Amino acid sequence: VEIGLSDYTTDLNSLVRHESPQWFDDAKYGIFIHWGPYAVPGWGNSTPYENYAEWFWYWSTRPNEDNTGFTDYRLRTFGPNWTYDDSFAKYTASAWDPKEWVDLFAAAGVKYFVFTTKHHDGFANFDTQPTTARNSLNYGPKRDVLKELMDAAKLYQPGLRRGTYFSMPEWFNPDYEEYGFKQWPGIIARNPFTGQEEPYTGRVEGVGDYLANIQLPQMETLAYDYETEIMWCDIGGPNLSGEFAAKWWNWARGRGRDVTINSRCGLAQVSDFDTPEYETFSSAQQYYKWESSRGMDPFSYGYNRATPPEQYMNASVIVSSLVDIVSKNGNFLLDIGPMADGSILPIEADALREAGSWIARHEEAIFNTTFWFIKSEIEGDGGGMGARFTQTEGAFYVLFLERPVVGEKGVVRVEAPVPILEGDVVSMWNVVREETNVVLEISVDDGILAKDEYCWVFKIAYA
Ligand code: FUL
Repeated sequence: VEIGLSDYTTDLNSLVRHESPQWFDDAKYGIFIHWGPYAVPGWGNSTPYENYAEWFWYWSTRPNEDNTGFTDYRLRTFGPNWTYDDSFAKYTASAWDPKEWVDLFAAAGVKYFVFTTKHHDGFANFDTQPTTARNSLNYGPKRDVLKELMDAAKLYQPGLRRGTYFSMPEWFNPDYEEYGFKQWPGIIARNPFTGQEEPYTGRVEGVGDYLANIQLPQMETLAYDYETEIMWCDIGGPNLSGEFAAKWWNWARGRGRDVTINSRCGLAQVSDFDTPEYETFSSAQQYYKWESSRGMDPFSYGYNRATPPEQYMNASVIVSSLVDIVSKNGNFLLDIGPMADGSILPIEADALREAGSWIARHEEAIFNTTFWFIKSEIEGDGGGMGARFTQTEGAFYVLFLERPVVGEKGVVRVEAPVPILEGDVVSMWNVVREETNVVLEISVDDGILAKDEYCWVFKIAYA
């Protein structure tokens, strides 16, 4: 890479200048996929946070008192001699068709996806030679899973942006030990029943420094060989992210491409957007770009057989979450946990499609919008209608998370805190000045409202 004057350098003042690209702001909605050998046990204890099913190895090697059922489940299901890497053989991808996946993503209405290329278990879904053979080409599917997915997206759904989740640490990699992360003391996994050290299948001896010879080269592989557009780091910790980002950004710019990186690469200055997890910013808009992620399973990103189907997010909840997040300058990264054979749970696929058809009918109120800078949440006096707002250059949108209550004279009233829109309102709105407040009134009858579901959208086109 040739470095020019305006190019990024590893200087922190340079790195901090990079921002999320316009396409990312506009995209709003993405699919997150957590898929790896952890889909084989495919079990979390279905209680909140820190008990994700993709953490099976970690929790099931803790003594029983410290976890909440993982070790018991491991013993019951696999017996005392099982080790995590035994799951590789059953991570088959035998029913996996990457085209089906990307077609589903498109039907869901998302504009991008982020795929787990390597989670904390150190098992990579892409070609990591020569840094390690612990990957899907050598074990499990015996396929270059990431390449197939990227290729299917390029071929069948070229409108989708393609992103890569990448765990900065590997919990139990002996090469990571010297960077020993206080979150994971002891770092070597032991079978909780036999006390034996668990294998780290595929590790290449003598690679040397984890950061320089494993972590950074793997990130560069994702950037330059697989051409990721979103580098979605996880956990942070020891890193060479400054070196990575400066070179990658210059490389992309040289090709007229705009790439983006999240807030979990271990260096505060290398971050285009924040990444709240299983939560959304609840009131004021965030001026700094953010993207909220969560599983459709309320307890896990990875496939989790412990959660009953009725607890998964349905189309209505998906739509409300998306609208709420978008109205506050966020993106929504909604996660699915495919099974070990590559099939996606029908409960997830169906809800995604159903939400996707609502989104297709209302996309102008969601995509390529900006949040309304005045306020993101206003309650109507009809009670709990949860109004949200978005806008474009030509229009202003009011999105009700609950079906509006039509009051006297067939009018829905919404109070806004400051005078806005006066004189600008057309169509079904009346604006009445009330001290410092403005009351927006929409004339609407129940018949119109009955035509929609999940979220009720009104458009005010500027004259
Ligand atoms: C977390 C991870 O530990 C979870 O397993 C999941 O990948 C989530 C998106 O990030 O930090």
